[in-house]
Amino acid sequence: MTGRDTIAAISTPPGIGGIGLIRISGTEAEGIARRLFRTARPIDAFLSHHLYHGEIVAPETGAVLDDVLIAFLRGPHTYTGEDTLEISCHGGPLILRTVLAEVLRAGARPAERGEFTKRAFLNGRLDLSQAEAVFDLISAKTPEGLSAAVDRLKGKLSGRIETIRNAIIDLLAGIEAAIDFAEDDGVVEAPGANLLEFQAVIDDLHALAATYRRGRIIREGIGVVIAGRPNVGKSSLLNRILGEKRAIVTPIPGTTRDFIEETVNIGGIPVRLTDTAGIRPPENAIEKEGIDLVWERLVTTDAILVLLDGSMALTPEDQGLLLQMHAKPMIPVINKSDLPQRLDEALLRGLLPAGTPPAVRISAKYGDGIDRLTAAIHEMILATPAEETPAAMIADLRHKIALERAAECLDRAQDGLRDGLPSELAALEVREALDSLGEITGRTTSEEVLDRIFANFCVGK
Ligand SMILES: Nc1nc2c(ncn2[C@@H]2O[C@H](COP(=O)(O)OP(=O)(O)OP(=O)(O)O)[C@@H](O)[C@H]2O)c(=O)[nH]1
Ligand SMILES: [Mg+2]
Repeated sequence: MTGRDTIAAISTPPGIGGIGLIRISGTEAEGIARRLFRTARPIDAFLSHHLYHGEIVAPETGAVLDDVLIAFLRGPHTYTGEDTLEISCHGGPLILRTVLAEVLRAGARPAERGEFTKRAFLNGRLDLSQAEAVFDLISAKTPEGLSAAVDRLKGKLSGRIETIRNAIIDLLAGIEAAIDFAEDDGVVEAPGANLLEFQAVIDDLHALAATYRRGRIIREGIGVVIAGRPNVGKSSLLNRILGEKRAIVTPIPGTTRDFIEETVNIGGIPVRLTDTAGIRPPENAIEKEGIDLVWERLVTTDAILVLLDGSMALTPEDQGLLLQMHAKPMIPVINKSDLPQRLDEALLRGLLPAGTPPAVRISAKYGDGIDRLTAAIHEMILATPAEETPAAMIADLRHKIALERAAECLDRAQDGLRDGLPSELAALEVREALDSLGEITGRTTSEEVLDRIFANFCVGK
């Protein structure tokens, strides 16, 4: 594609590294190579997708800036779809900034965040959901998140959307044929599209929208707070799950004051685990501050582990805390299983809200039961067995809203047809459903939404 100016950026992360890459995209790419690059044997025509060894020379001073490899990639078979130049420099920040400055002087302008990927989208190399997957790929936190992003990049979601789109186009064709038929004959309208087919497409849209919860959790992870009264072993549990001494553990109640937060991979889900101050009537202002924060966090967190000390009877503080647990997914955890047990489990069960999973017995100190606990956390988060991974998943609220809106439009069209309203109205709704799907793949996405999406990217991608 022509008509866009030439952009350039450092595509490798800041700091020192073996190699630093400068990427240039646009019609000036080859000209810039000619102006700055010097080889032992002059090059008549750069062969596309070949590496050349030589020097970057500042044209005005003749100073050699770096010894580099360059690759000239002729569009449209490039990431952006445009002519692209990649200069592999030595990975020093000053080298890269100096070479980039010469590139800009030679005819490029600095790329904005995500602009290479935006061009890939605008030039039809990727659809919008694939372009978004590039971002997910770079920021993936677990192997599962990575593989879901690769699936999206490879077009699994796009393929599924395209299938649904085609089904909707068929529905529309059916309605339009009925309208023509009615006009030709001047009689009452022929029966419209098959209402059963409508329902099948609506169900498909809902099924795909329902993958959002899982997709989002795999991509972004989830927050889990460890709460309980002092000394039950919250910090010991955090350390045990992390496999390192991250939080201070002492026999003195009230040891932890601030939140201690670490991310762990539990069955492929990034879990932000937070150790908190023990809840009890505070003894001083510092402790009160810590406990107030815990109550606030319990409201905003995704899920809670309520930790209890199995070597003691339930205290009024334990009971008070358990009675607060209703609106959130929660697992009761009975710690110190290595000691003689005095906790009354029947009493505990009576305090738990309906639907709470059974208590898990562990010893944070010695590690017993930790596997069972992580399995229980995984199950609580996903609420489905791990193996039921859907073929195509969405992980973006934007996608979920678009799918639901498309389903609503089809619902209204279906109702209208059933109630004998004019087919033209149904056709309008069906077209709107198509537009809504188009927002996922980028067929009908506004410039403003595009800008917002690509602004999440880093410069150089
Ligand atoms: N026997 C036994 N002792 C444990 C176990 N877990 C923790 N402890 C001990 O219980 C005491 C308190 O542990 P912490 O992990 O500091 O407890 P906490 O809940 O973080 O306490 P605060 O920070 O004061 O709220 C320490 O002496 C731990 O060694 C366990 O599984 N078995
Ligand atoms: Mg602690």
